[in-house]
Amino acid sequence: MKTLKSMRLHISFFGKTNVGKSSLINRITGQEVSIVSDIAGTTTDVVEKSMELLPIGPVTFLDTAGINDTTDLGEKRLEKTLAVINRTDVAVIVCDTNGIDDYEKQLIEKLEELKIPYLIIVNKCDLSKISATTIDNEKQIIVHTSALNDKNLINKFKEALVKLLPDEFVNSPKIVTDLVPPKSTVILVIPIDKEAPKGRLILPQVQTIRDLLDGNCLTYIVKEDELSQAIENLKTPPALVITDSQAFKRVSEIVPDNIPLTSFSILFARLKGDIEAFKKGAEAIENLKDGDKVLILESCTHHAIEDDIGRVKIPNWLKKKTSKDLIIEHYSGHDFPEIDSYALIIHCGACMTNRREILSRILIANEKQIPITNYGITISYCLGILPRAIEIFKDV
Ligand SMILES: Nc1nc2c(ncn2[C@@H]2O[C@H](COP(=O)(O)OP(=O)(O)OP(=O)(O)O)[C@@H](O)[C@H]2O)c(=O)[nH]1
Ligand code: SF4
Ligand SMILES: [Mg+2]
Repeated sequence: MKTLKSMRLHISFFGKTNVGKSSLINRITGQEVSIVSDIAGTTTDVVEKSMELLPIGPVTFLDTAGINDTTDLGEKRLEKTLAVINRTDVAVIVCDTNGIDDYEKQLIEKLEELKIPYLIIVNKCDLSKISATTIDNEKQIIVHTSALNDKNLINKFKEALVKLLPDEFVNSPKIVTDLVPPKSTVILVIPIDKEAPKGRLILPQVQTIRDLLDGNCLTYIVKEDELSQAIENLKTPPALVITDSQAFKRVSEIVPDNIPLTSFSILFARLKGDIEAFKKGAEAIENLKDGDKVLILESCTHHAIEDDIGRVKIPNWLKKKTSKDLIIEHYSGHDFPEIDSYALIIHCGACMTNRREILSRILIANEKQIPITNYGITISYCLGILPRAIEIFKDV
C-alpha cells in the first residue's frame, strides 16, 4: 500500500463529464461543495472539501473536471487527471449506467500501476439498469446508486471505502501519545483484576505502556490505593491519568478536575472504532424500553470468567441505569449476526481485531439504524462519567 499523502485521506472523484461526480460529492458531504448542472464540463478546476467523515476520520474530497469524450483526446485526457492522481489516497471512478470504456480502463491501469486503491460508482441507476458488462464484478468494488434518490448512498459509499482504506490510515499506531506532549507525565491506574492473567498485564495496558515509552513520556503505574500519593509526589500535575474503566468512579473522585482523565477502554474505543459514533450509540441507552433486546457483540470467543465484563458487569450496569427489563444476548465471532431485532448493539473492546472490522460493523449498524456503542463508552455512560472521560479528545 502507498504511503498516505498527509494525515487526511485524499479521496478523488474521476469520470466523464455529466456522470454526476459533483452531485455525489455534494450528497456525501451534505454540502454544496461543487456546482451541479446538466451542462457537460461544469466543474473546470479541482474543487476540494475537507471534513470529518464519520466514523472514518479526516478526509479531503477532490472533485475533478470531467473528461469530455469529444474534445479531450488520448494522452491529453489522462494528463488532466494525472496531477490529481498524485495527490490521491483512494480514487472513486464514477460512470453512469453505460458503464466504463477506454478512458476509465486507462485510468484503472494507471491506478493499479501506482497501487492506489479505487472503487467504481455506477451513478444514475434511477434512470436505467446498467447495460454494459465492462465492469469486472469479481475483482472490483462497485457501488450502484443514484445521487438523485438513493437514500442509502452515503452508507453504501462508506462501506465500500472502509474496505479500501490504507492500513496506516485505518489502523493508527498511536494509542495516547498524540494526546499528550512528549516528556510529559502520565499515570496509569491498574487495579488487580480477576480478568488479568495471573502475574501479567492485559494487552491494552501493555500496548499503552509501549506507546508512552515510544513517545518519550514519563509513565507511572499504580493501583488505585496508591494514586493520591502518586499525584502528591509529582512536582507538576500529570498530563493525563488513564485508568481501568472499572475503577473509573473511584479514580475520578481522587483525580482533581483540572487533570485530564480517561480510561484504557476509551482510548481503545478510539483506536479500534470511533468515539463520536459510539457516543451517539450510547445515547440510545436512555430510550431503552422493557422487553428491548440488546446484543453484546464480541470479536472472539475469549474464556468467559465468573464476573465477565460482557456477561455480568455490562448487563448489571444497564439494568441499574435504565431500570428496564432488557433481553441481553451475546454473539462472538468475526462474522456479523442478524441484527434487525436489536434496540442496541454493544461491541467489545476489540483487542483481538482491527479498526477496519469495527468500522464496517458501525456502518452496517448505521445502515439499519441500530445504535451501536462499545464496552468502554457504555461503562462510562452508565457511570455518568462519559463527558469527563472524552474531554481529552476534544481538540484532536
Ligand atoms: N437522474 C439523475 N440525474 C443525476 C444523477 N446524478 C447527477 N444527475 C444530474 O446529472 C447532471 C450532471 O451532474 P453533475 O454532478 O454536475 O456531474 P459532473 O460529473 O460533476 O459533471 P462535470 O462537472 O461537468 O464533469 C446534473 O443535471 C445532475 O442533476 C442521478 O443519480 N440521477
Ligand atoms: S476481542 Fe473482544 S471478546 Fe476478544 S478478548 Fe478482546 S475484548 Fe474480549
Ligand atoms: Mg462536476
